[in-house]
Amino acid sequence: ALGYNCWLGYHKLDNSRLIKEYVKWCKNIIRSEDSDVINTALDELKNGIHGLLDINPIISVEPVMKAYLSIGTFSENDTLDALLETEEKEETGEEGFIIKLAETDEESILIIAGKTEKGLLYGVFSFIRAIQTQNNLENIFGIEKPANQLRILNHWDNLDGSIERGYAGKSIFFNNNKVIRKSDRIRDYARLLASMGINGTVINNVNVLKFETRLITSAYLPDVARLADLFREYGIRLYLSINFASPMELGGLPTADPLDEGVREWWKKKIEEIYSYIPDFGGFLVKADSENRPGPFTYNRNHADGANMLAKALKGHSGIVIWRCFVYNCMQDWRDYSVDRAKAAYDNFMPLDGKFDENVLLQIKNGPMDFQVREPVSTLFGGLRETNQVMEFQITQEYTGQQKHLCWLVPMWKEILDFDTYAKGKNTFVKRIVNGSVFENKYSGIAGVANIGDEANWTGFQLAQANLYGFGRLAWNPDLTSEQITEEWVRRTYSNNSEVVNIISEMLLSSWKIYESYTSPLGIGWMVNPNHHFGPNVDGYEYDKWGTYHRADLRGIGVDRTSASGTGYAGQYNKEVEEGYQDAGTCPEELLLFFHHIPYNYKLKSGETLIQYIYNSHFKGVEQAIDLKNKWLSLKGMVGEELFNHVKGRLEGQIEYSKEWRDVINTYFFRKTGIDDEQGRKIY
Ligand code: BDP
Repeated sequence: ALGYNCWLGYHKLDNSRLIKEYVKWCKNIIRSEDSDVINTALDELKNGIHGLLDINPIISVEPVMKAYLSIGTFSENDTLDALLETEEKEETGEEGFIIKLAETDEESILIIAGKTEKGLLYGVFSFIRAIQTQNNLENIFGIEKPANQLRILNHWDNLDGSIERGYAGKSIFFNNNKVIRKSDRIRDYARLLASMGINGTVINNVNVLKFETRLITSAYLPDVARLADLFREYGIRLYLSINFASPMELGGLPTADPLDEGVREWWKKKIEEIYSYIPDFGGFLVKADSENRPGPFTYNRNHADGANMLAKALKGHSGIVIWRCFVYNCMQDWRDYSVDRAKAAYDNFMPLDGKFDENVLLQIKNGPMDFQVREPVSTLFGGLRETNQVMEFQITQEYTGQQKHLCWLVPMWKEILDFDTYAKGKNTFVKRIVNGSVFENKYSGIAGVANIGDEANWTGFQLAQANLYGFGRLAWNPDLTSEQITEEWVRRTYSNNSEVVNIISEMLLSSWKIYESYTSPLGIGWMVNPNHHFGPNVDGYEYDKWGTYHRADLRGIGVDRTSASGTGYAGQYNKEVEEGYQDAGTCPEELLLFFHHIPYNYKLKSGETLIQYIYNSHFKGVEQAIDLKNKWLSLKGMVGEELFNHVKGRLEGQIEYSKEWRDVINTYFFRKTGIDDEQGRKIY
């Protein structure tokens, strides 16, 4: 079906010079080891070579040609071991790989090797990527290894098959309160993930309700174990979200107090049972004391008490606890202007820095609020110093157009990863904190909330596949540029034709800022319809216990979060960062309203007043949405017709939605202020 293969649909290259170069080694593959993951790697290699070069390589234990590919793990394979230098072997680490040429008078051997079979698998996918994107082989010789240790996807899938914040159909794992038995699709998914180097997957929603609580019982564990088997073939470990109150709900205990002996014993036994089904089980993801989910607060215990209790029981099995920091009071009083949801994660977790066990990781959303189109970086990054940290990005487009709008999130994620926290002086970038290097963490990494479902093309809007791809590539290497990632994705998914590459790349690269320009302005966020979060509703959350968010009145808009006169949120940053935000004049303009309450007639750097900026950006955003469509139309005949029409349809929808946004926002502020648009354009 259209789009099913994503970036792994192989077509024969039409560059005969390159084909010749690659084919030289690809006619014969030497493989002497035998394991599930090695077999996966071999299949992928055969498959890729067949698809891209149109030959069927001979697989053998001894070479049958003078030039050949030799694949395997140098830790298990003496021949490979002998062909590599000691330093090379050390440098690859646990999950890295080496691709190199070894030439003797007789033979030319192209080596793809890892220390582990996972490393080898990633090496094979990297080799295929090079061919597919028509890279010269010498460009890929060398050693590569993932920057981040944990590269994990979170699926907000429920057992009934629904997906919380899912915009691409139903779950591929669950249906009708059962684990889906048919494995093809799940295997294909594992394959997609492995091709980007993803090594972990949480299969169920962080909101663990009644049925999902039972996933860790014998009623479900055999089925969960089957999923773990599928993922294992691709080097991916399976994790589960758990309900903190499980000892009560499943075990009939009177309490879930983490310091209660009975509770600790219950979890210990439970975890042993899980490992009896899944020997390499990854561990738990926990949403506790957050949005009405149970947690240690009920027993006057803190998050460290809760997380460490689970961590101790998991430790002997080398399992980890990923504890989420999305903790805030969702019943706050909007009338109290000193209350600020943005401060909550830091207030809850900073006092616990250094109190978590070695195998606990705190998973922190990228911003202090909740995946808005623009937010500053969470103050916990750069705050926490003695705690393992995981970045949580949202790939599914909850607040960024729900896969009905084109919004490529990689440029946003890049800005976040490249943000300087000043935690250890200048150049303490977020990406160096989450890769564990700044604070030398034992565990660390990047998590993404998946955007896939059971629609034929996985993501609903096919161009949203680029978000999944970009997430995986950044989790592997956050130093890749947005341009590199988009070019790679287009070449792999659609075509090596430079016009196709350029146009789709331009569309993707501009799309986030376009979406931002016609939705909520300058970092303020939230002007969406409550509950489903699609479409404009300026006051939707404004006078609400989950809020308050923009504080617009007749004079101005924005939340004063400075230490001097506001909520004090800015004071949670390190001094150098805080200083930049304190003053409206130095605050980066895209975050102006996040940090300051600004009068409508305030002059921005461009010379526009704030109100005129709001009008201009909304009119312009719609123009740009129209332009996105025109760019796409210029590809007629250069991409398949079905794809052409699919994307055209989505972009047409986006134009209509963007007009609705423009008109609601502009009208709201026109009515609030009574100030006319300088250009006299129509505002309702
Ligand atoms: C919010 C979502 C909600 C999630 C929550 C979370 O609206 O569905 O359960 O985040 O991350 O963005 O726990």
